[in-house]
Amino acid sequence: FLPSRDGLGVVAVGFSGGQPKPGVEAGPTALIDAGLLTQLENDLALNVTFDGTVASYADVYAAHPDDPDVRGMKRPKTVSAVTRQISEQVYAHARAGRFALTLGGDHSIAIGTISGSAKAVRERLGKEIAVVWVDAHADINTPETSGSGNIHGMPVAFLTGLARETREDVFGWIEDSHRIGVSKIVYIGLRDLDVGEKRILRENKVKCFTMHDIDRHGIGAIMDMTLEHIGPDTPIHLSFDVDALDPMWAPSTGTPVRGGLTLREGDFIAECVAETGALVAMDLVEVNPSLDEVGAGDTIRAGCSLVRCALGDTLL
Ligand code: 5AB
Ligand code: MN
Ligand code: MN
Ligand code: MN
Repeated sequence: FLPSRDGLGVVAVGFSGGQPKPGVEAGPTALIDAGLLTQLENDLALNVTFDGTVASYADVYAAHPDDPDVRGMKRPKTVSAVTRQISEQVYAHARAGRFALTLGGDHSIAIGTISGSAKAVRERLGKEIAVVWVDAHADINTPETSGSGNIHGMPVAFLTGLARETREDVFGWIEDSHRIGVSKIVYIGLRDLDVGEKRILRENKVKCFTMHDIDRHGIGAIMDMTLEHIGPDTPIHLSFDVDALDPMWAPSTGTPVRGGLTLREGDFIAECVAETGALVAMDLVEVNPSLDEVGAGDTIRAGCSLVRCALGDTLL
């Protein structure tokens, strides 16, 4: 089993509405201006499909001038509409057999990317995807457990069905075909969990490799256990939050947490999933060049490196 790969589809999401700090909407342009797509085309000989637009969702914002909280969620209709659009874009790439690369944007956009991948892979390959979620945070708050109301801390709850809404314009568009099983997620790099998230992770027996586990076993063993848990012949979606890296390597991000992965550990994670041949999609999110402007260049270079590694650039 190998998901055939007819090139690479790029979705550039200039969206920051899943959290309060401006600047993360400039992430995709910063990565592209640093040469990321040229590197993929030239060094990896990938056939890149990209319409050249970094979406700014001005129309969506205009359609929801006031977007009052729903169950404590901030900007619920805006985030719902944006992620629904992304879901369709990622679905179209994946349905056509293209590897879907999404550049963010804050992590709420994973509601769109993973739902689109899950649906396309079900239809095209008759399989459920696995998700490798690399992050300092678990992003599995429900609207009720969230202390912040920021939806970038909730995507996994909506994708797994732990959080649900019937209102079509507040994530009610998410159907079973878009969802993933809790047993199909593996977290790597966790070190900042809310109390409610810890309870959710324990109660649902979610596979988690915290920084503590990485210190104990080493990243090599962690990746062996990750791929063992996922099992063979399973298409993988990699959702990489740049804040999984230590702020030493990626300071320009909205919720940095010290004590994280080295750049090499991050690249190694991406290389190991690339090596399986089963990687079908990747998100790179939470690059915010306007935070820690001195470190923005480092953060962008780290992001480019992670994507190149996930596409096999550093493998022989
Ligand atoms: B990120 C926090 N758990 O829910 C919350 O950067 C942080 O996508 C979420 O991982 C961090 O607001 C979201 C405190
Ligand atoms: Mn995240
Ligand atoms: Mn995070
Ligand atoms: Mn925190």
